[in-house]
Amino acid sequence: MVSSDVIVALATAPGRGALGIVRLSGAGCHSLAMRLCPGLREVPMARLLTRVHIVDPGSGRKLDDATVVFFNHGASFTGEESVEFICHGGALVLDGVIKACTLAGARHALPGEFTRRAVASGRLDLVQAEAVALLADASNEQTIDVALDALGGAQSEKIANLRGFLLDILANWEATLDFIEDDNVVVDVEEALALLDQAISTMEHGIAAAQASRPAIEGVKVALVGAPNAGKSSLFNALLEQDRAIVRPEAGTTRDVISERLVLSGVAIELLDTAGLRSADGVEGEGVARAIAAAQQADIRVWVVDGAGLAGVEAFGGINPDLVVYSKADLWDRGRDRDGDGDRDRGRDRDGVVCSCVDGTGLGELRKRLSALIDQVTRTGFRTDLLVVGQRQLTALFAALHRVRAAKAALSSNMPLDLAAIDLRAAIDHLGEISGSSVSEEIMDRVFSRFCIGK
Ligand SMILES: Nc1nc2c(ncn2[C@@H]2O[C@H](COP(=O)(O)OP(=O)(O)OP(=O)(O)O)[C@@H](O)[C@H]2O)c(=O)[nH]1
Ligand SMILES: [Mg+2]
Repeated sequence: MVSSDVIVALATAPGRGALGIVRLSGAGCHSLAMRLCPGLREVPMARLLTRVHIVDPGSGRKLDDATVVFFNHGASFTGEESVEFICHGGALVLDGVIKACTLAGARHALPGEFTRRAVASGRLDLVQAEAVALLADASNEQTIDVALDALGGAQSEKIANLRGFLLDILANWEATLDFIEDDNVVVDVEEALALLDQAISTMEHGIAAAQASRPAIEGVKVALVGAPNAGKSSLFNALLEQDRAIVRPEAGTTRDVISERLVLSGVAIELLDTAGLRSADGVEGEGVARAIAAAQQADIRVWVVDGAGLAGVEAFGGINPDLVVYSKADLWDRGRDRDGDGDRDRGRDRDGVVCSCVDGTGLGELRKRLSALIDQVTRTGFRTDLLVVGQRQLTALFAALHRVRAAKAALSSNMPLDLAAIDLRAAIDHLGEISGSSVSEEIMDRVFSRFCIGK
């Protein structure tokens, strides 16, 4: 990607607002902005708020009475020459200013392109760039704490320390390799193994902390699972308050895992509807396999039982439910079997929630119970001393750990030292992927495609 052209984007949320910021970055954007501000005789002092009349450079029509800030190369968010117009927040006004910028030679920025340029110019590393996105998506205070910590460089420093630690070990090995002709190891194996163990322990702690904190940071996954026809899709729709999943009287209706975002007591969660669990083959069998996988990956599993027929009470697929819901309460014969023998009113016996999607019974109670479980999941596991955040960083850390373990195995089984060194070098590269010092353009594309435009 050419990073010298001037890019422009709205940096604030689109729509009506008190103020809207139009951001420009790239060499030459100062003179480009000057063409929109004929009232300015020279580029104002950097970082100083200056009042201007923004004018269409083509027609000369006045677009807004606004303020502007110029940033010099090396002293802006992107590290490039930048300009920020702080305009009145009308959608049409902002649209006009952006159009005028493109008319003067800027092009529309791609998602995350400002942050990507900040990485390219060394203002931020990839961990800090991802923290910018994390901050924008944060749905709770814990995530804000983590993101601000990472943005400040705390996490990058830990990764750099770990990488430096492994580099020191490797440098020692390579010095040894340079001096020996034969493959007989001359390094102190005991000492080398102890150092590798130290690195392995740091990585394992990092992985455990990232996994335990994931629900709080990325949102809790709640899967609705159970026997076919239990009423899972009906419950899914009822919780979402929209007719999202297909509901049919026939068993085996849902096949794919359906996912929707839902806000429960102010916390954003991902709710999953799954195929009914039973022995099946073909398309339905594939659906069942996906349902089991979704249940295993979920943070909370809600087991839905057809409370009217009490079919599907038994767990299937080794799933351990966190909450049981007895559905179709409106169909129960509540007058019968209240003697505690666990038949008709079994839901109450087993600490489950009794629900009906037809008359709304128990839905409030279900929301309350889910909120309590979500609170538990996000709070108990949450750790602030994070080494990595997010799936991309976690995958790279896993890969690094795998290679350090391989290096250790090679060393302890008396394999030639240069074989262990290959693994150690690969581990160092994987750690480099985390901060972006050794990362492919493809990974960069993937990271920044998730950003919004103007970020
Ligand atoms: N009376 C009543 N009927 C319900 C309730 N919930 C679901 N049903 C009915 O039960 C049948 C199955 O409902 P679904 O929500 O499709 O069940 P499911 O568990 O998603 O089924 P599969 O996708 O096949 O596994 C449909 O005919 C629904 O209308 C309820 O609370 N009360
Ligand atoms: Mg269904």
